[in-house]
Amino acid sequence: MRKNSILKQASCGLIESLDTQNYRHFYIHMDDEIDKLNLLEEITLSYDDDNHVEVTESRHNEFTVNNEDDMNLTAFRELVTLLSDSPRYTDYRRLLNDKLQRIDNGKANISVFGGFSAGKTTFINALMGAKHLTTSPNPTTATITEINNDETSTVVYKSEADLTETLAALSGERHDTAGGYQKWISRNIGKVDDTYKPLLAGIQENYAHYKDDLGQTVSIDTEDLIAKISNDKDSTFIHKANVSLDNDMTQSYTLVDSPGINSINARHTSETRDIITDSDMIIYVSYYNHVFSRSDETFLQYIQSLKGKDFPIIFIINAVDLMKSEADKDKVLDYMRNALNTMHIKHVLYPVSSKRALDEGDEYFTTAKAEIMHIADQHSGNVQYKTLQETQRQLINTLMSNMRQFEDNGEERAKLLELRKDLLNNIDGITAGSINDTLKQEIDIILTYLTNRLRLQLYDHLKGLLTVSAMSNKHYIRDHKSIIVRNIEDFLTLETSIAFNAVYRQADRQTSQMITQFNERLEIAGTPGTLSVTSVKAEEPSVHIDAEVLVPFDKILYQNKNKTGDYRDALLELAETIVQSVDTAALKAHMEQLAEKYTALLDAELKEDRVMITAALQAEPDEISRTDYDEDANLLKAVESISI
Ligand SMILES: Nc1nc2c(ncn2[C@@H]2O[C@H](COP(=O)(O)OP(=O)(O)OP(=O)(O)O)[C@@H](O)[C@H]2O)c(=O)[nH]1
Ligand SMILES: [Mg+2]
Repeated sequence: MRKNSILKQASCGLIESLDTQNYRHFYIHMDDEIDKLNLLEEITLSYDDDNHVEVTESRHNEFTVNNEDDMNLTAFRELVTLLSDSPRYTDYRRLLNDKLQRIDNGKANISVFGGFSAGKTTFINALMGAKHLTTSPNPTTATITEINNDETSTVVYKSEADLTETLAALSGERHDTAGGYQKWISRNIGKVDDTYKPLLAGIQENYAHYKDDLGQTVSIDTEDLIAKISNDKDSTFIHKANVSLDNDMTQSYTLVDSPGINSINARHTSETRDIITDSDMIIYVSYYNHVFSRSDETFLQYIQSLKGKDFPIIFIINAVDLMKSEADKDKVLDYMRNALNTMHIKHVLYPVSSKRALDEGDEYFTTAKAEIMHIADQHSGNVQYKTLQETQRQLINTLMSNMRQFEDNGEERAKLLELRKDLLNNIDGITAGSINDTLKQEIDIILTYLTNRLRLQLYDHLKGLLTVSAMSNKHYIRDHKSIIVRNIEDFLTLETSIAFNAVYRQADRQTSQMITQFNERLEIAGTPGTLSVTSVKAEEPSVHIDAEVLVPFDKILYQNKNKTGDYRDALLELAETIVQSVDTAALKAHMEQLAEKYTALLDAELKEDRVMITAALQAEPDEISRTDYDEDANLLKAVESISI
């Protein structure tokens, strides 16, 4: 009886839920297995028809496209040309030229994420204007796919160790090669969780075919590669696909398509982290009429923790062709807006129909595409553009200082020498490493609230992992122990990362403050060159649990599986026990180590600039002749005419 009513709710979409307000205490992802409906996850976000004011008032996290930030590169190019006639400013010309070239050559990275079957691949096809990649109502994209206009497509195969690691966790056996598991696979393929069936079937059928390719990167025909990534039995062996397609999108951008996000099944990987770090723009696709789930929420928080609070996420509500009316669409948009604002996610929202865009054209899509390209261009060139402007200011100051040197009686020269001496004394103190102690304090703060946070989140996660129906197998935990442990550790690592990434962001912020202050003083020193650092790749702390603490819970959960309240209490106790089993002292030491490693990487990036600036500061200021003075006066006019 109970199950029937739940199933009925599962079959209706978001709109019905919004109208009946049935959605308020749960969400159901339509694609989740029926199993998972036994214990519905609570939704923390709510949409209230009577509460429109709240929706509009909390829009501070919405991002608006700002044309004023557009880069005016033409003026800078003219400046480079102008400087080529001034041998005294060769250093400046080279600096500006390097930065311009970096902007020209840098292709923006656009990454697409979202729940499975949300239409990520269809959306990417629509961006490219053709159905290049395979889409399907069933989970399709099984691997990270990068789309670029390189000369050939390449495929990066998984290593033997990638395969055996999962097989060992599944089987409890240990063999040197994936082939060694064939016997176990034949006996157990019918019994494993559906998630792992494609992997096992792939190994059974294709291991012999792929075994010599494992760990290799191989050139491959584009059509063949596209076929392979959408076929489980091939994609099992693929770590990453680089698909080469030449079109207007790939000429300016590298696009990344990713497998669907699903908190229960997907493994959180360091590749995902690196993709996010490298992205100039992140697009999150959500399917019209699908309720926003807890795994969407966690993933968006993860992105935000890596990119910082000011980085806007482009949110696509796909398949608006399914809307029944404009009012219906507005309701969904308001719901999403409210959800994203409540989560403090900086965003911009576009309703589109990717399918219609490909078939006959879609106005919503056309608008979204134009704005997306605009935002991506702004974001990718932004950092370089700021340093271009910095160099321009520095040049203006140098020109003015040179002119003053000619005008006054050595006063300016004395001031310059004094300032350069002072800057030389300070430059070695401008290091990211100098904030290591502050970062340690931040780590202490994070750890004090982390355990509490993890306990509650883990409980939520366990509801989906150890469902009542799974636990009707008396030995469910014992039989699947290593996979369950791996899943829990992945989950805890992701949640811990979200908290810990704040340490990296603090390191970025403080380093950049330090550098900016130093650069402001450098601008008046009459020398070329500034300190600059772009963000570097960071590692995440891995969380380990004591697998043995799970063992007694087979019995406890089995005994309580028919008593909702008791089952919940048992899961809460399990969450508590697992979190208690984490060695926090080791975790703390690991975090401190990672923070130090990160600041060392930032300092390595600063090294080249530091050497150049030190040499410039040590050099004697030039003597200024009458001709130099006239040249500088003319140059100054030209440089100032470029608006900053
Ligand atoms: N009605 C409608 N259906 C769409 C739209 N976009 C995609 N679909 C359908 O949704 C299904 C999933 O689309 P995909 O593009 O494969 O979704 P995906 O997010 O890449 O899926 P995975 O890679 O499997 O996670 C396909 O059957 C598409 O035809 C749309 O705008 N409108
Ligand atoms: Mg896909």
